[in-house]
Amino acid sequence: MPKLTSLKEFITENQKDFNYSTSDLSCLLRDIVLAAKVVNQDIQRAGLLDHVLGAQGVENIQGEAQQKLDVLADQAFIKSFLEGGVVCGIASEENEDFLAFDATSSQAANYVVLFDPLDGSSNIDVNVSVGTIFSIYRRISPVGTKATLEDMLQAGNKQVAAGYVLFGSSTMLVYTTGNGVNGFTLDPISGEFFLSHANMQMPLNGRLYSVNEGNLNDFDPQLRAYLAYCQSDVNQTGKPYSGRYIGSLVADFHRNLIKGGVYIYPAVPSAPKGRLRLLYECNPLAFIAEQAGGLATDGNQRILDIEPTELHQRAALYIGSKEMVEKAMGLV
Ligand code: AFP
Repeated sequence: MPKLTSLKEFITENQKDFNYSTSDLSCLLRDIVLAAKVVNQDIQRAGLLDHVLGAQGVENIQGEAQQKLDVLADQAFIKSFLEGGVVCGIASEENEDFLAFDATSSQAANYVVLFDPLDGSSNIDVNVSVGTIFSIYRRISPVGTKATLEDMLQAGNKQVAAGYVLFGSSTMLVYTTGNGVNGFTLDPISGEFFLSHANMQMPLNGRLYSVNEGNLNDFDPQLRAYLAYCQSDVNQTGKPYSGRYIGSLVADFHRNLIKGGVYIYPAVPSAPKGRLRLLYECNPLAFIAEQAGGLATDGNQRILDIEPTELHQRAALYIGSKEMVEKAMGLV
């Protein structure tokens, strides 16, 4: 068996490619990996632990029923970033406001992290893949002070790194620092992440479409026409595409990244600005999609160019294989 490259070795070997200090990147990824391992253990034993499975009994800021694991994952990541000392503040999908860390060491840090601790958490009770999505920015506020809202409200094109940890049939970390996308698989025996998917490229086209078709009657004519095209034999494959919708964006995205496909969540009357969160879901996945040769738009403009005005802003999302996104937007 050839020698595997660990995440740590990969970062060290590729340090010349990073647009910021390797030690900061190592520390940040170390913090993410640490928390991910805690969450992974909880997920693996979810059905056995009372404090893990099921609803928390309250709604989050999005008005959605919070799962116990949403809260556990949120706490695990916050603790890890707080103790790691390279992050001056965070914003999480689960919390109304952002958090500016008080410690002097944190205030001396250069980065903020925005994250969705557990995307697809309503799938946990039925043992379906879920994931953590994260987005890293250089702070705007002066080093040595507390993080500000301005640090959090940066356009996606300012991200210095983004990624996700997918808790699927295996646990994977996929990330980019703006120089391609690489995927690492957790070896449960050694507890280490190893490079398993080097330089990931999203196929230009595919034959999978992911959309909640229960909302079909609310879609605009252009999108309905695109879906009819997907379901017809006049598309480029000569036969209907396959519909694949897990209901965990991170898992749907990961599959389409590898196999080629498009994921669409448009604005609908029940979610007039779209359902997905710009800062915690759309921006990080858009960065990864573009880095892998794919495309991400809100149906009109590039996701990464949207200037956010609020922490929990929603957006419509068309993301995936470049030619499929263009076709869905009516560009070709
Ligand atoms: P949860 O994290 O609350 O399960 O939401 C998941 C999600 O944001 C995204 O991962 C899914 O693709 C999308 O919602 C599913 O939404 P619908 O149930 O409206 O299709």
